[in-house]
Amino acid sequence: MSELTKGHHEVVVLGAGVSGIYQIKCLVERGVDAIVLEGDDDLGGTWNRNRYPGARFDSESYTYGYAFSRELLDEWHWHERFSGQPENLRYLNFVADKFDLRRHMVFNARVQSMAWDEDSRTWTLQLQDGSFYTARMVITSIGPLSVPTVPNYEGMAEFKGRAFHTWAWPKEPLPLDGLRVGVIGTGATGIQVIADIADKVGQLTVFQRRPNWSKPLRNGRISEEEMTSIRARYDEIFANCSASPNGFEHTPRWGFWDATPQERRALWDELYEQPGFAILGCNYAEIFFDEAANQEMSNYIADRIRARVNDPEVAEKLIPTDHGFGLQRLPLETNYFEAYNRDNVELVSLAQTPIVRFTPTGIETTDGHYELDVIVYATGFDAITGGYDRIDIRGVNGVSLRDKWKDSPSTYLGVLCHGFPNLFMVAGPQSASGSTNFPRAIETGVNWVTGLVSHLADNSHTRVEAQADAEQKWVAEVQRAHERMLFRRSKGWFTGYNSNVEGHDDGRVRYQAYFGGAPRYATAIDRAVTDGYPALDVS
Ligand code: NA7
Repeated sequence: MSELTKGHHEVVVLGAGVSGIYQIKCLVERGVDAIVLEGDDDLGGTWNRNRYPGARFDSESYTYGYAFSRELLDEWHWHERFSGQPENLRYLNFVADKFDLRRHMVFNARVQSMAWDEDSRTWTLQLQDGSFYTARMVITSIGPLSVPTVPNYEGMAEFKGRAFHTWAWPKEPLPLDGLRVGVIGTGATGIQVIADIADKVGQLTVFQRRPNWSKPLRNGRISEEEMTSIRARYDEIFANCSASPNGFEHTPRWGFWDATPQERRALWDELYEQPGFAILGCNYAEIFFDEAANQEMSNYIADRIRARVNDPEVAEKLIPTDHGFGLQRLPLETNYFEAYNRDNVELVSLAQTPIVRFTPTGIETTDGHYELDVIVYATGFDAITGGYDRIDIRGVNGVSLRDKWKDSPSTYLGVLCHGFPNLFMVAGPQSASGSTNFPRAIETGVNWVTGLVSHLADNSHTRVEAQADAEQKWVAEVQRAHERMLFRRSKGWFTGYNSNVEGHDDGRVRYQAYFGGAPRYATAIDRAVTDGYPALDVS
C-alpha cells in the first residue's frame, strides 16, 4: 500500500446526509466492513449546508424523520409541524450519536474520481487531497440538491459587498438589520428566505426571473400532548405515506368534472387552509393531467395571491403565466406575498427589466441601479445528476458516467447502471426520491440496496451489474410516467432545466426523476427482489 492509500473496505458510502446516515447504520448492523466518506466537515448534508434564515421542511416533520427505529420514534420530539434547519440538524446528529455512527464516517473526504477495475473487482476512489480508498462496492448517497449553481452575470467578481449562495449561508451569525439585501431567485429557497428576512433587513430587493405558485405552509408548534398522539399513530402515518403517490398522508381524488365549480371552490378553500402539500396531494388528480382543470385551479390560486398583495401591479408580477399551479415544484410559504406589502421590499421583474451587470456597489438592470450590501443567490442547484457529474466516474472499459448521462440519465430502477458494476445509488436519478417525500423514498432505497448487498454476500458473489435491456425498460417507464403529466412542459429542476448549467438550458427534457408515484416504484423494486433479481448479472 502506498502512503496515500487510506485503506480497503467492502463498502464505501459517499455522503453523510439523510441517506448516508441510514445506509451506514444498515451496513454496520449487518457486520459489513463499511465507511462513509463525506466531503464536508460534518454530517447532515442538506441540513448541514442550508443554514439560510427560513430554511425548514415543507414535509410534516413526523413524516420526514426516519421510520426504522421504534425507539428513535419514541424518543424524539419534533417541536414544529414543519421543523427548521437547526432542529433538523440536531435530529440527524441525535440519530448518528444514538447509533454510534460517527466512528464510521470520515469527514473532509471529498471524492473526485472513482474507477472500476475488472480484474480485482474493486473500485478505486481518489480524494481531492490525492489519497485513495479501494472498495468492493460503492453506494452513492450524495444528494439530489448538493451542487449549488450561481448565475454568470458580467461584473459579479467586482461586487464589494458579501455575496453567497443560500446553500453556503455563513455559519456564524450574520446580522442583516439596516442592510440593503438583494435576493436573486424565487424558487422554494428564495420564497423561504425572502419571507423570513423581509422584516429584518433595511431594504430588500427581490430579483425575480419567473414567479412561482405558492401557498401557505401553515406551520405550528407541536406540544408534548400532540407529540404523544403522533407517536401512537406512527404506524398509521407511515402506512399512509407508503400508500400515497407523493409519500405524504394525502389521498388524491378524481372527479373534477363531476363536481360543480362551487364544489371545486369549496374543496380548494378547505385545502388552502390545510398545512403542507395537501393542496396537491388531496386535490382532484385531474389538475395534473388536464389543462382545463389545471387552468381553473391556477385561476383560483391567482385570485388568492391578488387578495394578499396590496399593489395590483406587484400582484400580477407574482402570478406565473408560463406554467400552471402544481406543474413545477410547489414552494410553501409563510407571509411570502405579504412581504411585498412592506415599504422596505421591492420586487424587480427580470422578465421586464433584466440584469445588465453587477457593479462594485450593487446590481444594474435595464431600468436602473440597485445599491446593495449583501447579494443572496437563491438560484438553485445542478439538481439530481449534478453530484454525479462532479465526480469522474469510470466504469467497465473506462467508460465515463458523465458521458453516458450527457443528454439524460439512464438507470435501472434509479439504483444501478449498466456498465458500472457494484455501484449503487440511493435517492439516485430516476428513483422516486426526487418526486416524493424525500426520506420515505430514501428508506425504501437504502433497504433495497442493503438487501442486495446481503444477497451478494450470502451467495459469495463479488460482482453485480444491471442488464442493458432492463435499464432501457426502466428508462422507458420513467419517460412514460413523465410524459403523461402536464408538467412535462414546465421548466425547473424536475425536468432538468437549469440556465446556470451548460447543456441543461436548451429546453430538452432530462428524465431525472420517476413520477409514477411511490407505491408503483415500491412495487417495481420489490418485484425485482421477489423474482430473484432477474435483471441483474451476478457472479
Ligand atoms: P430552484 O427551484 O431551482 O429555484 C431557483 C430560482 O433561481 C428560480 O427562481 C430561478 O428562476 C432563479 N434563477 C436561477 N438562475 C438565475 C439567473 N441566472 N438569474 C436570475 N434568476 C435565476 O431552486 P431552489 O433552491 O429554490 O429550490 C430547490 C429545491 O431545494 C427545492 O425544490 C427544495 O426541495 C429544496 P427561473 O424559475 O429558472 O426562471
